[in-house]
Amino acid sequence: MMTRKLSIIGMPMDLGQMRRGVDMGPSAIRYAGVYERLKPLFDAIEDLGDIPIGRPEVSVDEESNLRNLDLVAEKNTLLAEKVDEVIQSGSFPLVLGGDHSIAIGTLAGVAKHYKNLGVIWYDAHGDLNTSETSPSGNIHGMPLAVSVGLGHELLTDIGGYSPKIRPEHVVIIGARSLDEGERILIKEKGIKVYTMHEIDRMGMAKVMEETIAYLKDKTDGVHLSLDLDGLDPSECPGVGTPVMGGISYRESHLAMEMLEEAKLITSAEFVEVNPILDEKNKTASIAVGLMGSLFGEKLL
Ligand code: B3U
Ligand code: MN
Ligand code: MN
Repeated sequence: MMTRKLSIIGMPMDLGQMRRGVDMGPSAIRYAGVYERLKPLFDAIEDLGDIPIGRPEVSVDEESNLRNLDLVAEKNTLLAEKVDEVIQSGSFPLVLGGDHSIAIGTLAGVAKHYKNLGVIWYDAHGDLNTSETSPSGNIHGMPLAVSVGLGHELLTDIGGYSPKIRPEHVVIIGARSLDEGERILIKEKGIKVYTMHEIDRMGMAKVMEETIAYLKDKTDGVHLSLDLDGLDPSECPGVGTPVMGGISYRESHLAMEMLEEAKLITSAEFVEVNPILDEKNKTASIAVGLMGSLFGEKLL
């Protein structure tokens, strides 16, 4: 049997949006006991600490209207290099966010190792905006677009190649707040989306069965990008842009357990945990519990 190794990387990034505090996400997740919880599930585990973000001056790029464009690109380049190293060393990369702009770096580091990388985007939002369609200029609303090759070059070209993934290898789960430009892109590119409507109607078990069947044969690796705002804010209040009517705690555990059974996931990130907006570190604790299910913790 191959040894199973996990490498935890913290990405304390808050430059992809405007609410401070999400930079403390990795600390909150560590405080919630991520290392101790996952240790028994692997042959080896290491915490590589945080990618250095510092306290840079923030600004808006005048030409593109993108907030902190240069910094987001620079810091994501560092993350991409670290993720790349971890995969080269034969370990599973688990990235702790940070706002969702960090998926740009994670995917830049992951996708070069696969011919056909699949992505499960667990989120209330589509994160498919570009500078033309974005209502906010916040890069955390753009990482999925960037990864399919759409957006500012400074972002799409991280890692020296673009696109990272193909739209037909993406499944969005939990969407309930999509901007007009994102809806158009989803239809144009044929991106598979299970909105809350489908989750209510079909149930999470069926949604996951279909997602796994959809990705299994055409991909050689699948990245899970889990935004905690995909869950309902009554259960996960510690997120910057909560949207009512989300995925439940139980449905989320079921989703993780089914991914584990399918042995589909080859890299993962958990993002948008903001301890300042949280209640007693509840959202970080839920994130750690979901990681437990994803990596094989059993109820019995
Ligand atoms: N779609 C909006 C809001 C948003 C996206 N991602 C989050 N919020 N977390 C935007 O600004 O692009
Ligand atoms: Mn997101
Ligand atoms: Mn979101």
